Amino acid sequence: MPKRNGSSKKIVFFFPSFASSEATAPLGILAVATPLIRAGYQVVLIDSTITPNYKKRVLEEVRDAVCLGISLVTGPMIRETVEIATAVKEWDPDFPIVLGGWHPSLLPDQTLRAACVDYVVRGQGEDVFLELVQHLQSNAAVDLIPGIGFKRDGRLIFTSERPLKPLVEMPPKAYHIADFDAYERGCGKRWAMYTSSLACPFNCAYCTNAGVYGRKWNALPSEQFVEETVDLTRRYRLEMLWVVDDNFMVDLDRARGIAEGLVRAGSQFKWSVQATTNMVARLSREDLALLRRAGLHQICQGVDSGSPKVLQLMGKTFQDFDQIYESAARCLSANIRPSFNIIFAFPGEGPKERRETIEFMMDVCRRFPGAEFWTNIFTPYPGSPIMKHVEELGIEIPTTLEGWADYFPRYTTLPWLKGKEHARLQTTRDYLRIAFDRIPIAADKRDPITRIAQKAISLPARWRLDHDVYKYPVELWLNKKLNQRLGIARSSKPAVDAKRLAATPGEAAC
Ligand code: B12
Ligand code: SF4
Repeated sequence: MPKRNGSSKKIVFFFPSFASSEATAPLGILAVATPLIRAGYQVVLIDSTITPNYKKRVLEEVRDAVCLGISLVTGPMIRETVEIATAVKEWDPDFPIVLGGWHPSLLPDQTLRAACVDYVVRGQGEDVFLELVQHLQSNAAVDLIPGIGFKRDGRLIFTSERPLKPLVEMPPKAYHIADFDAYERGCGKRWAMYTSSLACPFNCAYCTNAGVYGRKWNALPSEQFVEETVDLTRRYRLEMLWVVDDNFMVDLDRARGIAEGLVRAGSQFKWSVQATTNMVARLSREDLALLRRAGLHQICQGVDSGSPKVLQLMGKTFQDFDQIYESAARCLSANIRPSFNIIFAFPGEGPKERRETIEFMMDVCRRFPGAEFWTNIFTPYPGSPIMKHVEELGIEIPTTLEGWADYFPRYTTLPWLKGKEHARLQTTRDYLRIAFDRIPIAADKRDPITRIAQKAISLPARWRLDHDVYKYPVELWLNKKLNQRLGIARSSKPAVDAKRLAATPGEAAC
């Protein structure tokens, strides 16, 4: 079991790139940093996206540190995780490397099996990581720290589960360790993420959230939300907050209280939330107008399919189409952008259901200009209910940590979606992207000529989607050229992914 002796009080965190210029301070790390800082530790955060020589920096910083902590979700972030952890191990095989975040929490066993990993932290990391660091520093046995996994004499050992703590009992996040100037330089906007509630009461078949946070929705009181966000945005001059809660609108009175509090406080920042369509549908026009006055400018909602059959299979029986149309209309009348997510190729989606979904998207965008859709290909994640059925669905699941690096919903191929059909769906998604305007988080770099040209190509794109015709995709070629002219096709960290990522924003969870 790698240990660290001595008097060092330095902890190094590494945040691997997710290949998007829309990066901002990694909340998971900011959360676990606070208890360390309060206990007198010095914390160094190296975020690959904003650190050109990230490997050199990590290797310099770990020399006098207690351990290296890395935060990651399943997918391309694993590539740099392994690269950095391996480089540190080459320097000193005994230097402790701790992985935390969604991927190690959902697949602790397989993650810990990787040669470059010494410890995994499962679930909420605030208390666990401090305890682990203190044990590493004093060379004490870690067996009694709930919520971790470690190696001893080649064996993997997992301690007991650590019960979930409600968000209100968690310390505030250490935003002060983030370099917002550097994020702003990359993204063109000065913004941060903020958490105001945990978990979601629903149980969609593809969703991993219950695997880490369970189903018991719990939230910060409205007063705390107002006080913290106003302070945060003023202190760091942030123009926008993305509230990353799974389902912000579960408690409507709290949402109203937040809006009233922000209006009273004269807040100036914009914010966006994620919420289920049925929760949003409960908001009256007055509620939405109040939220807009308070700065809410976007509500991301997981519509997921335009086919009632597929929604049934997804376990999304809590939403109905009338509510979606109604909520799009109400949001837009309050000048709040309804932003919808779609998952293509969910098991059971055939050509008829896919067509229904495309027609539904076209209908919503036409009837409610300003509504937007973001699409993904179904990708089963560890911890989701559907994961139990992957074998019978014929999906091969990676068996090593490294194997998950290419697991990414923008490219997923499935037994029922490969070859020509996969290519056709990707082309359809590309056309959906250019047919109607979408607003990414990053600053819009388009000049007026590009805007007019893109508006012009959106018309034949719509015709194609209406008629399901995607041969000779000249509009896509033109759009690519326009983006290349502006340098938009170049993400700030493209090399991290197997395939180059387009500069599209991170997609909302819910
Ligand atoms: C913000 C966010 C993102 C951001 C940043 C991700 C990040 N690494 O922080 C971006 C936009 C990049 C993103 C992208 C994606 N995401 Co995302 N994202 C989220 C979201 C909405 C919030 C995460 C967050 O910051 N929470 C707040 C912090 C405080 O909580 P936390 O992350 O859980 O951290 C705690 C513990 O995990 C732990 N911890 C975290 N890090 C560390 C590090 C150490 C050392 C330790 C000890 C502990 C520890 O302690 C923290 C405090 O308790 C979640 C959903 C959710 N509601 O949580 C999805 C979620 C994490 N994303 C998910 C997915 C699927 C994706 C994408 C693959 C989706 C896509 N459509 O492309 C991409 C992958 C990008 C890539 N190229 O790899 C899944 C996770 C699946 C999985 N198995 O990993 C989630 C759960 C959404 C969902 N329901 O499906 N995402
Ligand atoms: S997808 Fe959204 S609504 Fe469904 S369980 Fe996950 S967080 Fe809740």
